[in-house]
Amino acid sequence: VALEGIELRVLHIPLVTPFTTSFGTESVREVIIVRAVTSDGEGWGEIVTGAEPHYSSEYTQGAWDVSLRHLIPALLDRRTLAPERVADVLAPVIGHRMAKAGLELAVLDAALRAAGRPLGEHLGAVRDRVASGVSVGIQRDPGALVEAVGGYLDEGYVRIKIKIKPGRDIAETAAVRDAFGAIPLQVDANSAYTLDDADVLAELDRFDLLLIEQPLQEDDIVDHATLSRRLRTPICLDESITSHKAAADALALGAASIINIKAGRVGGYLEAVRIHDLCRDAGIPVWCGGMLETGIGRAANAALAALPGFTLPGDISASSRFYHRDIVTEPAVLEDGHVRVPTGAGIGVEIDPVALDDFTVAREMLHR
Ligand code: OSB
Ligand code: MG
Repeated sequence: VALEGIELRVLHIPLVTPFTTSFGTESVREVIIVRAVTSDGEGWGEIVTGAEPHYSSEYTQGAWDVSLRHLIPALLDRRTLAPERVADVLAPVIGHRMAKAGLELAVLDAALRAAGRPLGEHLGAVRDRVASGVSVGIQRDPGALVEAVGGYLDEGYVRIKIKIKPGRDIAETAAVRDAFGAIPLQVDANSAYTLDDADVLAELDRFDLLLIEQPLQEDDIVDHATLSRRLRTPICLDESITSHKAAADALALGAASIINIKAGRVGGYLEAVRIHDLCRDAGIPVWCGGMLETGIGRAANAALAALPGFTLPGDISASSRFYHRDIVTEPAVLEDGHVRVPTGAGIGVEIDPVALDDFTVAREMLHR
């Protein structure tokens, strides 16, 4: 595409209910939306950083600064730019993968819209809808958790993931198992434990979980391998998988038997496909994680999750799981436990300009 400019906006979107993980509680989603303006039209992307650097080292103001100061100028320096080249052009900047992913998606969307080609088709999708799981935050007590999970099961979600942290793990998992029997159930610790907690984590084995997600810290690859030999429950990595290389290393060391793929965390949808391919060749199941995406990232995630190696339900819930109002005109809905893969060109959803403006708290545009 011939890039003419890139606009960033910070949005504040209220959540339908506060979302609590081992690293904190959010009641408003702060997110950065990217608009790429080209000679052939626009493209949209989403930078999935949160307001604070608690899930990863990236956060809104850091992504905003590096994008405006380094990444966007590097992109605008090129007269024309193929989406496949974005990662190379941005490679001199170390890290900042979420910022890079959001920028790449906007360029990719612009190119695909101009070509009339859907993102799913471009990435290699083989399904027209994807199984929808839901991520349930830490609640006041196990009773409140059972109530929340019951509501999501009634809506039709086909897999439940509950957030855990030390002291809020065994009793909550037991309560959900007791209340709902053999539902597909998994837990996510968001790095809240250490190897010293191996005995507690081994207690989870009796609940026949699909997996335990990221029990230890981002760089604890060897410790995850050690832990995996102590547990019957499969270990799935999220935070640790920052790239194709990180995934290959984790698999080589036996640190994970399942991988959660998030395009933002790994630097883009194209890198996400490469990790999918690696895992598929290695016989490692993958699933598509989420970062409370708006309709932009949610549409792109559905396209990614439609690839053949995504054999476990992802955190791709309906927009209404998090938001009363989205910034796209046709937000993702739950149909028989599934979310449809958009078929329109690019990410396949249209932006609602009024909603976008209503949620915008900052904006900046750089031109060529
Ligand atoms: O660890 O998967 C995670 C949300 C924000 C940051 C990290 C995580 C999550 C979720 C929610 O679990 C996933 C979703 O978008 O549904
Ligand atoms: Mg996770």
